[in-house]
Amino acid sequence: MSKAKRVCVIGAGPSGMSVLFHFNKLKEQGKEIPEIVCFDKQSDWGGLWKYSWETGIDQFGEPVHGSMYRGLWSNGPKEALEYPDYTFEDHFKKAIPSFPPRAVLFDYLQGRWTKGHLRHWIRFNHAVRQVTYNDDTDDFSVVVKSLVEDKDLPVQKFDYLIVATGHFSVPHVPSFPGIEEFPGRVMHSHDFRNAYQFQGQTLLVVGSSYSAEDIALQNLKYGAKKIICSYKTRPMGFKWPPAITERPLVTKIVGKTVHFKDGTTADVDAIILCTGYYFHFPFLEERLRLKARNILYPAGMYKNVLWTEAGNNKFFYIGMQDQYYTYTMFDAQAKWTVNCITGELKLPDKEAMKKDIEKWITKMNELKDCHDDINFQTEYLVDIAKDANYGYDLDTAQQFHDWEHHKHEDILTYRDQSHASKFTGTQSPIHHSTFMKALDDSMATFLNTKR
Ligand code: FAD
Ligand code: NA0
Repeated sequence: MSKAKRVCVIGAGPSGMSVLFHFNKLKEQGKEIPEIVCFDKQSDWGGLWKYSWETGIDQFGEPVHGSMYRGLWSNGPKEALEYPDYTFEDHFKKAIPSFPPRAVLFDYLQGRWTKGHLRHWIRFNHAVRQVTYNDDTDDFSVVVKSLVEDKDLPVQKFDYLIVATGHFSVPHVPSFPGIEEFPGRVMHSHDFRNAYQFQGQTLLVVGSSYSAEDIALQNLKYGAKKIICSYKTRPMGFKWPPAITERPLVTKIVGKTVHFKDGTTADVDAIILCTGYYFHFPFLEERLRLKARNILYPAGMYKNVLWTEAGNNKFFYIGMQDQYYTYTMFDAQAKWTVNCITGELKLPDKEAMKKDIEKWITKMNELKDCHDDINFQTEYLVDIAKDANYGYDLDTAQQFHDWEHHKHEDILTYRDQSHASKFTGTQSPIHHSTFMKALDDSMATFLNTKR
């Protein structure tokens, strides 16, 4: 392929970094690769894993990307997100427990990234403002703002565009009658950073997915008195401890009193809306824009990666689906994309791609529960990894099924369980403190493990 080809990657989180990783790997093998430029509006790599205490608008007037909170621990077993070519044992030089805190996972990610020569490709503090596809020249025009200089750079041209900007940063914020008169704190989970501030309080958590589940647990762990979770469609249904209860949706709020659909009421001190996120790509021209909800297979994406609606086969999204698998799925998607760009992977015709997308969407629409979802995403991952000639079997479905069973047995202790690594065979050690008791979750304390 011609050296003159230029690839733009937007986002240096786990998805974008996997793209850089695989291009770098080809380079190390002596293969010719295109010119690569990665833009990230944050000051360092890591995406959501680069913890930010900030909320709202940052020093450059940009919306803060971070949605992670201080006390976050992996919600899935690390054995289900482990890179086969860089295991946790490779990184930490010993086996560690299955559910690491945020900082430990970030350290692991950075270990793989610093093994390659990747950083020089990234322009930090650069926000992509506008991307348009030029039909006449079959390339993309990209407008980027240098945040530090506070100026738009001259338009840059690229042959391929990869969007890896994540989809858990722009909060979906429903309203409820009377909420504007509520005297306490109201926030979205995007702005939740630590639970200490809610010690001794009664909280209303709206939502019934991962954020609601984990933010309820966080608050219990750090000393909230009572947490009421309010669901729209169905309750989470875990065997909650007495301090956490579930009720149907809020109908109105009068002063401190919340009214629920079942006619009950409760007085609360604060409200946390765990109501999900919008897919938001304001920097993309309309025909390039993925419009989706947080589902396992959004429409218009061949192999859940190539955006087919623009018809140019040069525009890709990484990591844009609901996620059981994370790092390994982004990695397989990245390798697939890299192979597509280098020409190693040949795309079928438009009709065949359309049929393939329809096949996955039909299957998705028949899924009945979380175990079906896990099997679906496993099948998808195995499929794209095979297509990408990934070289490892990434199927960790059993880990996820076990994890779901543990959660339903006891939501307070599932993170105290041990899983085995598919790639090293090692059964993880049990952590020295249980999750609910481990208030110091610094890396140093966490790694001081005993068998
Ligand atoms: P992100 O990590 O979101 O990174 C996207 C990057 O794009 C950011 O660096 C951002 O600055 C950049 N960007 C965005 N817009 C622009 C722009 N216009 N110009 C330039 N740069 C831009 N996954 C797990 O595996 N385990 C967990 O325990 C876990 N916990 C989570 C907890 C929370 C609260 C959330 C919200 C998600 C969690 N996830 C977890 C899932 C998470 O989505 C993935 O782990 C991962 O961060 C996704 O990587 P990404 O690179 O696709 O997106
Ligand atoms: P998330 O939970 O932030 O996880 C994102 C939720 O919002 C659904 O329960 C939905 O209910 C509810 N909702 C939407 N509109 C509502 C309304 N008007 N009233 C009441 N409820 C409403 O978001 P989603 O999209 O899963 O759920 C939206 C990601 O963050 C997860 O994929 C996960 O990977 C990650 N995460 C991880 C962790 C940890 O690792 C913690 C938090 C989040 P309904 O009834 O419409 O389904 C520890």
